[in-house]
Amino acid sequence: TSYYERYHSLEDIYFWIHKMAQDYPDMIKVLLIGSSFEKNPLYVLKLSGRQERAEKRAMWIDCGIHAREWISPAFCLWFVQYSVSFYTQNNEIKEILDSMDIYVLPVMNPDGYQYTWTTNRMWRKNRSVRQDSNCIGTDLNRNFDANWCTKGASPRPCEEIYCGQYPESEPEAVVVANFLRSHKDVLKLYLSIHSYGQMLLFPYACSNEHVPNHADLLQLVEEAAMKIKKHYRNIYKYGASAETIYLAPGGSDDWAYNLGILYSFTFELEDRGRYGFLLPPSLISKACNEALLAVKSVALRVIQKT
Ligand code: 0X9
Ligand code: ZN
Repeated sequence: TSYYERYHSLEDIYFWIHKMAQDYPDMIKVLLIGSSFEKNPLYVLKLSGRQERAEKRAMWIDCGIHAREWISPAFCLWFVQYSVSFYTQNNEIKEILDSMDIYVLPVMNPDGYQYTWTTNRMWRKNRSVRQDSNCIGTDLNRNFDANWCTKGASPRPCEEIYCGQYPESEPEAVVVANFLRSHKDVLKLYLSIHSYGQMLLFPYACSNEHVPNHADLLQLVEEAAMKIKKHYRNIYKYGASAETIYLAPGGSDDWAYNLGILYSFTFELEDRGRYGFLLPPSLISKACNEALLAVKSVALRVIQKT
C-alpha cells in the first residue's frame, strides 16, 4: 500500500509537508500561519497551477479540526498529492489550480491529533488548559464567532462540545480566523473536512434560518452527491447543517460564510457508523476518492459562478 493509504503521526505529516514543498517547488509553498496551544506549528500548503492568470481567486481546505477524525488529515494529504501529480493529466484539477490558489491546512488541531496517537484515540477537542477547571480542551468547531455557545454547544469545560471561554479563545481558531480574514477578498470557497456520517453540509449549523444562497448551495452538494453515487455507489446526505445533522453554533463554516465566503461547506467523510472514527486503512482510498470527487465538483462550479 502507498503512503496515502495509511494514517500518519503528526511528526510524519510535518516531514511530509516539507518533502512535498521540496519535491514540487513550482506548485507548493509552505506557509507557517501560527501555532497551537502546545506550540505545534500550523502549516498551510499553498498550491498553485503553473499558468499565471490575472485576478486569481482562492479556496481553503482544512482538515483535522477534530482530533479523532483521522480520515480527515488523510484526505488533505491525498488531495495535495493528487493535485500535484495529476495536474498535467487531469483537466479538471488543472482548471481548478489554474483558476484558484488552494490553501490546505492538513492538521488544524495538532495537539489533539498527537494525543489521539499517544494517549486517547477518541479525543476530539484541542488540548488547552484553563485555570477554573481540571478538564482539558475546547471543541474548535464550537469556538468561532457564529451564534457562539448557543444551543448545540456547551459552556461546560468537561464536555465534548465545550465552546471555550469566549469566541476565538483558542489559538488554533484565532490563527485560522486571522488567515481567512486577511485573505477574504480572494477566497471564494471554504471547505472543512470531518468524519463520519457521509454528509455534504453547508450553513447554517448555528441557526435554523436558510442562507440567502441556500438553493445555490443545495444544487452544488446535490450534484456532488449524485456523482459519488454514480461512481462509487455510495450514499451521501446533503443539505443545510441544522436540518441535516444538528444545530451546532460556533463552527468555522458558518463563521467563514458570515465573513463573506458564500460557498462554504463541511464534508463528513466515510463511513456511516460501522467503523466510525476507526475507519480501517484499507478504506482510506475509497473515502478519499469520494471526497475528492465532491471537492472537484464543487470547486469547478464555484469557478463558473464567481
Ligand atoms: O459537530 C461538528 O462539529 C461536525 N460533526 S462532527 O461529527 N465531525 O463533529 C459538524 C459540523 C457542521 N457545521 C457546523 N457545526 N458549523
Ligand atoms: Zn468533526
